[in-house]
Amino acid sequence: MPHDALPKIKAFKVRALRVPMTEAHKTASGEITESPLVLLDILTDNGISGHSMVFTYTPLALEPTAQLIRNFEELLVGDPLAPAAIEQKLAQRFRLLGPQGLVGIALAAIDMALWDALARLHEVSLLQLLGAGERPVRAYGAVGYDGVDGSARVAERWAKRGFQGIKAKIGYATVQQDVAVIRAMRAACGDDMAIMVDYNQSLTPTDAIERMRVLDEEGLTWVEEPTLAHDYVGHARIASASKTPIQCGENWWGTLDLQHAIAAGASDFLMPDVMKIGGVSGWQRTAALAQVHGLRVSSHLWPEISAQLLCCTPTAHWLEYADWWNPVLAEPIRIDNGMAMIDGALGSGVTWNEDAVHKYSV
Ligand code: SMN
Ligand code: MG
Repeated sequence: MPHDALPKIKAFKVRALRVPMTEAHKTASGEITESPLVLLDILTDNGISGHSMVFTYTPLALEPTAQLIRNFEELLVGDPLAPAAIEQKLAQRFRLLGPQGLVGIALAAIDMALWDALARLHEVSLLQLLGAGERPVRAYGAVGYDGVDGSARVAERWAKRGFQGIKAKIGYATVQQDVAVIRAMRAACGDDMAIMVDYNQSLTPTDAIERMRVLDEEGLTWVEEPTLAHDYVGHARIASASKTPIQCGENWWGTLDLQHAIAAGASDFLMPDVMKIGGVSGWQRTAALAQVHGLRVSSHLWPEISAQLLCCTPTAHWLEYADWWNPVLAEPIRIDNGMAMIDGALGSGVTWNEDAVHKYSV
């Protein structure tokens, strides 16, 4: 298709939603009780629309993020549907302010919606557009900061659904309590279950190293974010003192954070968040860097688009499964015996359940 025959961006439709959660997501660093989401539709002049959603963690950031995304519309109306070209144009435009925080979220929303529209234009899935092959993707389920009995109960629920991995929030007052939670889940799910744990940045590097000496005996698949996400040196100290792999990435903003973390040896595995890492464009660079360095890549939230991106990632590891946003999706990703099934989705597989969107709009 000649460049000037590409559809042109016509308009943005931006909606802010507060979606309640059936169970609060408790971590050692605070609790999430609802999902503040911004839904973006980018409309083109040939009738194709691309869809994406972004998560602002706190409702305090919801309206500002929605408004910021709306403000981008005037920069892009009339541009051809060329996501990589638009990524470069916006990176240049926002160099002085910087691409992190709410700007990063807005840029990722736009990037994901544009790639979705481009795949829909070609009537293929996102992974097909990127030249990959579809396959079932191994997923793990989340266990909250729910104590010994609560964690074991939720872990068993995932096992009964056929999940081969679970990830629990820990960071209790003592490492003995952390171990008690891990052992209760192990007893509930058996030795074949992959068990990951997540400290959500709650320890100092020195405390983490102390706890890792104990956790190293528990056969964990990984220990996530033991200390502050951007303390690459601290994470590197912890990683080199531990036998268990350290996992980080959900809080890294873009390819440069990723590069700095890799250079520091901060993490044995990588788990970028498709929003914070810069959308589909940022993910593609992550997959390339991870391949070069031989680092396994797992995803953070966004199971629909992340499952497809993991199919495009040579060192793909685990998909983080979360059903929090299922209510607003027309077709949430299907899980079959713990595997995420892409089922020949169109684009990134994201379309709206308009009744639910209406219900939760603010
Ligand atoms: C997490 C924390 C906060 C919001 C969503 C997810 C978590 C994870 O660290 O790894 O899933
Ligand atoms: Mg985490």
